[in-house]
Amino acid sequence: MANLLYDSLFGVHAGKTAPFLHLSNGDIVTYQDFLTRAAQIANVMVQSGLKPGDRVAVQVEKSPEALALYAACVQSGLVFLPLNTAYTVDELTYFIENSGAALIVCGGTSAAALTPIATSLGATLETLNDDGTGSLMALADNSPKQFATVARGGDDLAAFLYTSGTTGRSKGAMLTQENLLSNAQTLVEHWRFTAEDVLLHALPIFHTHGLFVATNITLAAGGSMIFLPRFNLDQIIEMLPQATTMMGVPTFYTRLLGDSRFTGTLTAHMRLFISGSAPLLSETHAQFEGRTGHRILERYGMTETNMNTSNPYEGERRAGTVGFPLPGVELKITDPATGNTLPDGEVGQIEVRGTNVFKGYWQMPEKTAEELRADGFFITGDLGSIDADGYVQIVGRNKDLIISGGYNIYPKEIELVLDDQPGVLESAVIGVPHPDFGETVVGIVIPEAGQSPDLDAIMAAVKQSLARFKHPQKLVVLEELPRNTMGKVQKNILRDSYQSMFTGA
Ligand code: MLC
Ligand code: AMP
Repeated sequence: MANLLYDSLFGVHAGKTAPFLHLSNGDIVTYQDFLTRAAQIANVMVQSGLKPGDRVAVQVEKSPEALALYAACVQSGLVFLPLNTAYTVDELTYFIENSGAALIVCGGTSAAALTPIATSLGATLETLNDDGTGSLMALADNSPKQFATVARGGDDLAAFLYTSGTTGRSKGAMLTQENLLSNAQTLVEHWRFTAEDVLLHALPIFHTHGLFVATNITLAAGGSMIFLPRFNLDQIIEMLPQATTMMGVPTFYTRLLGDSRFTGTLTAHMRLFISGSAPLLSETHAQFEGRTGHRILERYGMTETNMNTSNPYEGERRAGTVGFPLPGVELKITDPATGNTLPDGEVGQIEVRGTNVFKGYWQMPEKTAEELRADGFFITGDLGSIDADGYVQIVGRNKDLIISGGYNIYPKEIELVLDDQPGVLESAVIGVPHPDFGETVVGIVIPEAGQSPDLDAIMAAVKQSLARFKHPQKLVVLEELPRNTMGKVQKNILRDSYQSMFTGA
């Protein structure tokens, strides 16, 4: 029976003995090995009573088995919900409860902490460790190697990815089979991926970039990936000679440039370097070309939309721009106040429409209506303009968002924790330039009258609630926050004050 995404990305490779994953220990996972593993996991999930449309919340380290779990969800019509491995139990509780997950898969060390949530939800909990062991795989080992693929169409949900919001509450972006497949197929063609390609994969697989852009493209092209657990400079430099392409966030490229072993010789054979998820500085682009002769191809996307724009494969890859709308994606720049389209050259909010655009936020119709117009245009919250040659440039954000090393951080979420601490009247969280992460987090704390808040105790409370990458790298105590005449906190003034805190510039 037909399952659009499974048949096109996975099923099409049935019986193939060609490599899909090259692991850092030298092992190879062939396409058929991978599909067999996925089928066994699908059997476990369906036999445990899960029904199409049920959510499977997954917080596990990167491994071939974790990727097979994604394939298994697609094959059995379950909604894959990957979660950042850095999330704390507080954060996970919200995602799991909000999604109403029927199955939770986590590392063995998190099982005890997550069992009460599973019990209260009536969800099953299985474990999957980074070495591929755990209760899920033990069950899979004893399950049939064939699975009768569940029929799913383009409009059926394939995945939920949570994105934070300006109010501090995360929203589950509902992605359909068609959203994922159409974007993968467009990108394969646009970036000329083939079965010969070997992608160096060092990104996490719980976000759009590592999961959908990198993995789905490889599957759609029938190529393979050097599948590294995480970004490790030595490993990247060691493995580069075996790759043809690489995808990364800008931090990957600045870190590579910071190493003298990264040379033109090392990269001479490479076909393509792609960057996204955060702005690539023009100077990084230029430095990279100077060192290697390669012009990094920058593209622009979002959790809610997959990829929207890309610099051209052939033709000028223009530094400081994210290129042109991809085929099938309409993009316009509008006036935030009126929603009217602005003439080229003017800065406004970026709106996009196409088969790549998600279905809405899970159980949040008002939020969906605020950002996804009835005519299908999604208001990205990014500010940009289109130049005379049609290149899109992102110039800022109409949303209070910090992007640190490619991870999105919504200040409100941190402010809510800071505001709750003894002796704190209020707070403001800002992003400031950082040489490694692009931006990093600074927290401004305003004490209640006569109080001197204990900053160490505040940091301890932050650690308890929030993932490490969201922690302020610095807390600053001020008497009051700068406000405009309407009483709104002027974060731009704070950003100006602290902008060279980490760069010294
Ligand atoms: C790790 N840390 C971070 C961080 N990553 N802090 C802030 N921002 C980050 N991004 C913490 C670590 O926990 C550690 O804390 C300390 O910072 C230093 O860690 P490190 O060892 O130097 O970091 P590393 O583990 O090497 O990770 C850095 C990184 C990683 C850049 C390799 O963050 C990464 O892989 N980022 C990719 C994110 C991504 O995939 N984004 C795509 C989103 S999809 P301590 O306490 O131990 O010192 C999307 C759509 C689109 O946006 O368009 O693609
Ligand atoms: P996320 O919600 O994690 O998917 O992050 C999406 C956001 O990342 C976008 O709305 C942009 O603000 C940002 N982003 C992605 N790619 C780029 C890029 N090439 N340049 C600048 N910002 C980017």
